[in-house]
Amino acid sequence: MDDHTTLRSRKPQAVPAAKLALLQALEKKVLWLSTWMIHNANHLRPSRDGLKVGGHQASSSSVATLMTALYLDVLRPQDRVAVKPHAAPVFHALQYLLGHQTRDKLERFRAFGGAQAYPSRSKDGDHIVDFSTGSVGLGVGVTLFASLVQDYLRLHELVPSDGPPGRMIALAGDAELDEGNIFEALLEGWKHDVRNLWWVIDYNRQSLDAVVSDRLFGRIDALFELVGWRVVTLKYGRKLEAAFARPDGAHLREWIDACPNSLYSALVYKGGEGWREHLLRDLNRYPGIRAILDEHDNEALHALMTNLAGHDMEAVLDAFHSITDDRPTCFIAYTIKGYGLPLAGHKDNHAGLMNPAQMASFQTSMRVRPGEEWEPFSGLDLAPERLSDFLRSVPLAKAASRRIEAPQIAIPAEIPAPRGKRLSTQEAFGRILGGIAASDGDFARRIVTTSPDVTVSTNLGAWVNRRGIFDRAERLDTFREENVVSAQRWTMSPRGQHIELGIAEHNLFLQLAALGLAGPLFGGRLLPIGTLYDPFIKRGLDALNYALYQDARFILVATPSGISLAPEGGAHQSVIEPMIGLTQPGLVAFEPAYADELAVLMHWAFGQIQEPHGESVYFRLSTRPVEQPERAMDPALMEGIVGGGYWLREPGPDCELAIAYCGAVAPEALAAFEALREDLPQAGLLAVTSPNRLHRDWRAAVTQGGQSAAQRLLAGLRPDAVLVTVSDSHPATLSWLGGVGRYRVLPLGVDRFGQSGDIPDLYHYYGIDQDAIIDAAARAFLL
Ligand SMILES: Cc1ncc(C[n+]2csc(CCOP(=O)(O)OP(=O)(O)O)c2C)c(N)n1
Ligand SMILES: [Mg+2]
Repeated sequence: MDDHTTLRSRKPQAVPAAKLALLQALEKKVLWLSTWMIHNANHLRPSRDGLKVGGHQASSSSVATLMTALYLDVLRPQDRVAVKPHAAPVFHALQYLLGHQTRDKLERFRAFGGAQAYPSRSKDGDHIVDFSTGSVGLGVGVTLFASLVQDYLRLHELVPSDGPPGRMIALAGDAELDEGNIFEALLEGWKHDVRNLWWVIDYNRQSLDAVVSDRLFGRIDALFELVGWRVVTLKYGRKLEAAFARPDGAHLREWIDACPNSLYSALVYKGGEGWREHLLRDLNRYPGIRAILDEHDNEALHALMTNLAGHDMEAVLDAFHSITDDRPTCFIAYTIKGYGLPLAGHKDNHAGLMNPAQMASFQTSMRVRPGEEWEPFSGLDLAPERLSDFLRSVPLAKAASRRIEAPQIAIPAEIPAPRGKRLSTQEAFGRILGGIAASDGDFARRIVTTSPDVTVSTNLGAWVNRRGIFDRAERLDTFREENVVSAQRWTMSPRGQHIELGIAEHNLFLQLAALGLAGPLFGGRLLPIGTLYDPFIKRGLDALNYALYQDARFILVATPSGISLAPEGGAHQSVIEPMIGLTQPGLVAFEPAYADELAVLMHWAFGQIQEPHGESVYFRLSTRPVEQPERAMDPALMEGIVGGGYWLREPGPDCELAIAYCGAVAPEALAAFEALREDLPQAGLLAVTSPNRLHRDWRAAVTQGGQSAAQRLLAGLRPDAVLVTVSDSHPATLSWLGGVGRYRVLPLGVDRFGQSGDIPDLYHYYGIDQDAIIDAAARAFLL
């Protein structure tokens, strides 16, 4: 095992013996319940589909001590935790002991409506789960951004700051540190001087496929220290430390320190005989070692050699309680995957399950009588009253729910549309936010923006100039101090309302996840807006999905988009993102064409992200200036814009052609429509502001009954009418509209990579210009 010397020899702080005994007893119970839960799910509940239910007995067991110490002693209600995915059974067992989880849910672990495979805010409930986990690395990263959000709220006086801040804690698997997003987050955290953050690494030296590389972990502490963290290594338990202190004990320590991870794991699996064979071979020349071997039978030798600090309650408590400042701290806790189980150490144990015979002997060794498997205290030596009194006194037992209710923020009656003959939706966005920035009151105070190094190019400049950049410390704008003329006034202070991130889209989405949970996690609701270039949504897509899965609420503004970005070329031109908008759960997507539409939609979005059953909102915007319609906003038009579509030009009776467009191609659609109307006077022009909303509403109507907005809009068309659909995105964005009736569809759009050019050339080449629309209509009538 590679050596981490950092703080290895901290002085132990005495944990009262009575408390230690209680925690050690309950740690055993947690190991039992979590193992039983998985066994019950796989062997005792009839499976209806022949699928193995699964569960991770080995991954759970390695954290039983660490999690018992945290949940039953160390944590305070204001602390927030992301638990590694495969520790879900241990997490549920602890919640059960604390009285926050039901036996029924445990019995239905991994079954419909039961406790989830991986901790889930939305499915297990945010009354117990602080952060969902599942996609490894993201739960770890989000704690860092949550810590930043906690500072933000306290420094803006949006939550009380008289009490101690919470610690944001991740219990991470060692292989999670292979995920790049962890290091992106670490660098960002360093820039922001992040505090009150603990990452507890379950160093069981195993991942899913294999044993974790020694080479990597030999450098891990140096890496954390480089970015200002303290590293606390929990390596050897009390028994091994005592053996090291004996004559020749230093050789035993050296031997284990030098033992490769793979050999250590193999010997853990083989047990006492294996240890003896290797130690005799390598260290027999030392009388002190021979004495140790003579005094320990195989079982005792195995217990000694596997006495790692991550399974030593006293060492664990000592390490956690020794941290009293707010410096970010990484605990590297040596553990054994499958500790206490026959699966221990085997490299293939990741999804391994104990068979019924192994389980029966484990049950006997735990002294749990048949029929008492779910009893909280059966098989323990301590009196049940003592155990239940203790559990009632645990800080986390007291609050009924981890969720804090934060009142909704009142939004203005309307958001005025920016004026101008020709505007892009991106410019309109910047002006709308600039207008809000100039206003007073709680609404503007609650907005927080964030962007991964594209603040200026996504048009947040006016907002940032007025509202400033968030920093824990007051920092001067050097360019301003030096009288260098610049359009950007980037004052940094604890009052700033823009969080500037480096270029890392994963970080953006983890930051939005944390900002979007500010209400339920910290009690201070925020209205977060994140901006990025549309094509780079894909770079952070899993983190976006992660944020939405835990019902974080925010507005995402993606701009520029599509080939309309023109000269910047194919690497920056987005094609498939509207399909993400169409299909991503938890997100409502809009692609407006005009500034007045965007004003209506932003107003709606500020309300939507606060609704109990609302969702986050994605705006796909463009840098292309388009001529604005001269019109007054009225309730019917607003309803159409928000509902996903409206007739920009109403069709006549018996209409045989409609053009449906979305976004920046509005001028081409309008021009083609005007030209076609000479021959087809009944034709209509449908403005689609949200393919996503139209589609959802239509699907709900056809599966559950009722009439959808799309059906209502298209109801006046002839049954065999032709629909030409067009958007600066994949043609599937709108082609589904044909299924609303039995319309013949000619779907235009972009289904190849983009390239540099000007808009007329590009629209022509990709077939979304006026001529292409007219040609499509003409072809339709020849069909
Ligand atoms: C992004 C992602 N990729 C792959 C997986 C599948 N997976 C689940 S756990 C795991 C390895 C976990 O190893 P470690 O973090 O060391 O946890 P342990 O099981 O050892 O506690 C993998 C690859 C996943 N959950 N998420
Ligand atoms: Mg591991």
